[in-house]
Formats: sequence, C-alpha cells, structure tokens
Amino acid sequence: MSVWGTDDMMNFHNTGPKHDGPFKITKKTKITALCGAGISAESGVPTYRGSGGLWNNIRIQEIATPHGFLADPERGWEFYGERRKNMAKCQPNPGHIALAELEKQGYDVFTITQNIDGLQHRAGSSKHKVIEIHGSLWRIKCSNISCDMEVFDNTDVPIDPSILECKICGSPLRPAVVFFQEMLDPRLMAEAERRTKETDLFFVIGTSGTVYPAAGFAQIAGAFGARVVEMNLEETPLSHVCDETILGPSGETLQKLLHELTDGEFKF
Ligand code: BJW
Repeated sequence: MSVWGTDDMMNFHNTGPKHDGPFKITKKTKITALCGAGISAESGVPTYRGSGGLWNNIRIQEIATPHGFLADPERGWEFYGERRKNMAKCQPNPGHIALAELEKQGYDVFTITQNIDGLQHRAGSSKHKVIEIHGSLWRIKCSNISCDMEVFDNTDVPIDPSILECKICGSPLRPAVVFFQEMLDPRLMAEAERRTKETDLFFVIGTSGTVYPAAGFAQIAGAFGARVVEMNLEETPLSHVCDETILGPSGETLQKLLHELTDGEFKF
C-alpha cells in the first residue's frame, strides 16, 4: 500500500486511452465511479466552477482553507450554513439512483465521491460502497487538529450556533469537509487507491478533473488497465486519459446504462 502525497498523484503517468471496441459488463465486472459536483447538479446542488458555479462569487482562500475559516468562523458558518439549508431541500436524482440500483441488482459498484452532499448515501448505496473523499457537510469536527474530539453527525438546519465551540478545547467547530491545502484522510485514500487499481470499469462522472489528488484516480485506473469512461456535459482535462467521453447529463447516461443492463446487457 502506498500513502499518497499530492506529487504521487500528479506524476502518475498515464499514456492515454488504451481500449476501444466492445466492453461487456457482467456482475463480475468491478465498476468504480469517481463522482464530482456534476452528478448532483440535476438535484439542484450548484457546481463549483463554470457558469453559476459556487466559487465564482467567493474568495476561496477566505472560506475554504483552514486559515481562511479560522480567521472568521462566523463568516465561514454563514457560508456553510446557507449551503446546508439549500442542500437539505435537494433529493437524489436519476444519476445517484442508477448507481444505487446497479448495486441492488448485484453489480459490483463502488463510488468514490468528491461531493459533500450525502446524496449518494441517500439514494440507497450501501455505506461501505461509498467513500466521501472530501468529507461531508453533515458532519462536524473540531478545527484544532490536536484535539481528541470525535467527528459527529449533525443535520440540523439551521444549526444551533451555541454548539459550535469545542467542549474539550474551546476551539471553533467546523464542517468535516476537506479544505484546500488539507490532506485527505489517508485511510480513505488507501481504500480508494486499492479499489481503483483492481477495477475493470472506471466511470469519471460530472467532475472538472481539476482538483487533486482526486483527479489522479482516473489516471491511475487507466494505468492499471481499467476501461475509463467519462460522463460529462463537456470535455475536461481528464478526457484525454479516458477511453471515451459520453456527453450529456449524467442522470440520463446512467439511467440508460441501468435500463440496458436490466434488459440484458450494455456494451460500450
Ligand atoms: C455535469 C452536469 C451534469 C455539470 N451531468 N456533468 C497539483 C497542482 C496544483 C495544485 C495542486 C496539485 N495537487 C494539489 C493541489 C492543491 C489543491 C488543488 O487541487 N488545486 C487545484 C484547484 C489546482 N488540492 C488540495 O489542496 C487538496 N489537498 C492537498 O493536495 O493536500 C496536500 C497539500 C497540503 C498542504 C498544502 C498544499 C497541498 C485538497 C482538495 C480539497 C478540495 N475541496 C473542495 C471543497 C470542499 C468543501 C466545500 O464544498 O466547501 O472540494 S474544492 C471543490 O472542488 C470541492 C470539489 O469536491 C472539488 C472538485 O470539484 P468538481 O466536483 O470537479 O466540480 P466542478 O464544479 O469543478 O465541476 C463540475 C463538472 O460537472 C463540470 O465538468 C461540468 O461540466 C459537469 N457537469 N452538470 C454531467 N448534469
């Protein structure tokens, strides 16, 4: 097992698409989906980049970095509190549901999601079949990395501001999401890496592929022999390492995949 640093992910060399011709999915096929904000866009959760993107109107350094958040936790909670309020109204869409349904039908589906909205779990995917590598907006932790306070679940909207101080060390509490410049959980990364390396079919769904180390999984999957299939509205910087890019809303693409598999088989 390797412990990933950012450099490992960036330097992983994938010479590009290797497969063409038919690929038959069976119940033995190990399928892994790397998901980004695009899969949740059809639920009404805003993406980060592009038109209408969340990051267009905020200074990321001031909110989504450890120093930025700590400089003004009240401002940080205003931003994340508003997002919790909006996200609480959103429901899983046909894309999330198709991945969950494939698992229910006995396909070997595993999801590595960058999303913090919890929608893949709510769609019915098993807990142990989804890794939230950028954390969850529905979990809270202490901002002091030396503090022993355990991460806890909280879905209250609005959140009671009086609970947002650590009972152990007095530091501000924060959403258990991964800010820029923060390491991703090494245990989750190791699990995602193991699965990616052994996967047969790797979906890259609704991600701009610009944020590392997450984007590196697509490169690793291809380098380890998986058929890599991107589903997005447009081409991305990862398209050149994918065997094919299916353009269109991921909800539609994944439902088509589900229905064709349910009716018999789906071949690329
Ligand atoms: C549809 C659709 C539809 C729309 N159907 N598709 C190498 C080079 C340079 C910098 C770095 C590097 N490696 C690491 C870094 C630094 C940094 C990074 O990657 N920066 C880049 C932006 C340049 N990475 C980090 O800091 C990471 N940590 C790290 O590397 O630690 C080591 C370190 C330590 C100390 C110092 C420095 C490094 C951590 C990254 C954490 C990312 N966190 C966020 C915020 C989470 C909390 C929050 O929400 O507030 O995670 S950023 C944001 O981007 C969020 C997302 O998960 C992530 C990815 O975005 P995603 O999902 O791809 O969304 P979009 O909006 O970008 O794209 C949506 C896509 O959907 C588009 O393609 C649309 O076309 C498509 N779409 N509708 C299908 N219906």
